[in-house]
Amino acid sequence: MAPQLSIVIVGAGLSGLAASIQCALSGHEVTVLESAKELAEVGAGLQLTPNATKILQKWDVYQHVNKPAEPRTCTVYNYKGKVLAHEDNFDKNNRRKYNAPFSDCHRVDLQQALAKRAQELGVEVLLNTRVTDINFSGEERDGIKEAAVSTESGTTLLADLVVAADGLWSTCRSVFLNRFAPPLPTGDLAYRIVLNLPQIKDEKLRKMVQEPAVRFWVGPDAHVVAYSMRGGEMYNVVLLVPDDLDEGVARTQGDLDEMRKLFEGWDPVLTQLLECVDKVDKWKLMHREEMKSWINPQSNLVLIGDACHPMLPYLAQGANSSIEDGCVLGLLLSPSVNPGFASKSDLPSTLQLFQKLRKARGEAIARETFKQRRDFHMRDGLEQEKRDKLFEMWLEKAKGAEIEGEEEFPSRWTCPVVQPWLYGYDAFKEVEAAVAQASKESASL
Ligand SMILES: Cc1cc2nc3c(=O)[nH]c(=O)nc-3n(C[C@H](O)[C@H](O)[C@H](O)COP(=O)(O)OP(=O)(O)OC[C@H]3O[C@@H](n4cnc5c(N)ncnc54)[C@H](O)[C@@H]3O)c2cc1C
Ligand SMILES: *[C@@H]1O[C@H](CO)[C@@H](O)[C@H](O)[C@H]1NC(C)=O
Ligand SMILES: *[C@@H]1O[C@H](CO)[C@@H](O)[C@H](O)[C@H]1NC(C)=O
Ligand SMILES: CC(=O)N[C@H]1CO[C@H](CO)[C@@H](O)[C@@H]1O
Repeated sequence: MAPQLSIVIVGAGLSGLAASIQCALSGHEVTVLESAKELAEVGAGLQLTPNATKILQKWDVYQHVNKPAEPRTCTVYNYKGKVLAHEDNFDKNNRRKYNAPFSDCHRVDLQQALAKRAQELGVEVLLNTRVTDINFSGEERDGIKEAAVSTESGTTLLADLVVAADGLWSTCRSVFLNRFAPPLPTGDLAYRIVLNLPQIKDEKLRKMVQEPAVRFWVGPDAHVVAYSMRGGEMYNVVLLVPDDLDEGVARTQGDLDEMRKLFEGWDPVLTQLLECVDKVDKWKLMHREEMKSWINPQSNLVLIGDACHPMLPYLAQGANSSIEDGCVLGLLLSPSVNPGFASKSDLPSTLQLFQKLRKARGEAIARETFKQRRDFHMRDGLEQEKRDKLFEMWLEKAKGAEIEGEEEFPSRWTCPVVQPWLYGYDAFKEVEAAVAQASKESASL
């Protein structure tokens, strides 16, 4: 008989819901605790890279996301509007190279599709339930220590395994480390904008917005990402600029004039877009120090997603790698996928295997997002000219076709070196290989 764990997942964000689905598919009893009263996060867009959508397709979730858009082109402009890099057939190239779409969607649409699938699989999702404390030193049963999860309303849930998927401000992380440490500023902040089509009056702009495409503008100390969502009914614009918020402020309503002023003199297409904005949120972008371990000494807590590897949102990897964390964890907890997980007492070694597969990768991606900032935010000058030359060279070489080669490309979005590493990750194959390796190692002991 396959061992059945009772798993409590803290947080119904993308990593928590992803983990809940794969853990349920592996036969475990799963409860998700979410502090929010409903799954309706502030409207904003999300870009999903191919292997995340691949996982979502396997779970029969992608098919139920409301109108995801596949961008047909990916273009990098300098801040004056000159094309630095351009890839046509971005949608087809992604599907061909990675066998899955690159997709832009509304966050809430994805979250709801995940939650629906989780519930179909028997996962219990409890909203309005905030976790306040965890006792990791419960009774020992079947070789594992039970954890007791306490909620704000005073209830206690017992679990063989607690999955901390509670995001950047993770309570579970604080309980585990036995101290509260706020996340650290990255020095950047994001203005997050969602435009509805009726807000855009100009015909040319409307056409642009309705056509699925990803656009970047890169300039001194700042860059902009823009793409359509919901089949062109909405346009998502994120402005990434130096952080000027007070230390204690993580998020606030932004001032429109101040925002427009930051982009004075940039590409008229962009400034015209900003004229249409009537409301904007300002988010401080934060990160965290790398942890020694994502697993507690009792082996009944594991951290995933933003709780352990938050990153700058410059590579569309936060959500994506969070989904992968959940997928890999759930797969390793399936005896048919991982024979090393044959009984409950194999939980500690299984968690170690999870950490081996994900920790270095998650942290490396986080570091890569900082390099992307350096390349995107260059001020006018020698370095910037060198960068643009490199872009130009590629543009010449590519002549509209996709780019191949060895040199590091200044935009990792079309970079031939980083892109396959980032987008080519196969969670299912990685697990298979790691499991095979682990059984080889144990056989040779
Ligand atoms: C401006 C911006 C733009 C971004 N754009 C992209 C993008 O285009 N593509 C991309 O891949 N990523 C993007 N990201 C990153 C992405 O949003 C995150 O990496 C991802 O959502 C992490 O998911 P998570 O499930 O780990 O955490 P979260 O999504 O933060 O989920 C945590 C959940 O836990 C709940 N919770 C917290 N504390 C408790 C508690 N004590 N008890 C119970 N529940 C609790 C919260 O309410 C929340 O629902 C962006 C981020 C920002 C800031
Ligand atoms: C998403 O992010 C992960 C990084 O963890 C990467 O491996 C993957 O290929 C990306 N795209 C996906 C999952 O499509
Ligand atoms: C945790 O639970 C154990 C077992 O029930 C108990 O002995 C211990 O006192 C608890 N610890 C705390 C800090 O409450
Ligand atoms: C999860 C998944 O199926 N991943 C795919 C990721 O990309 C590689 C390489 O392009 C494919 O072979 C995988 O199938």
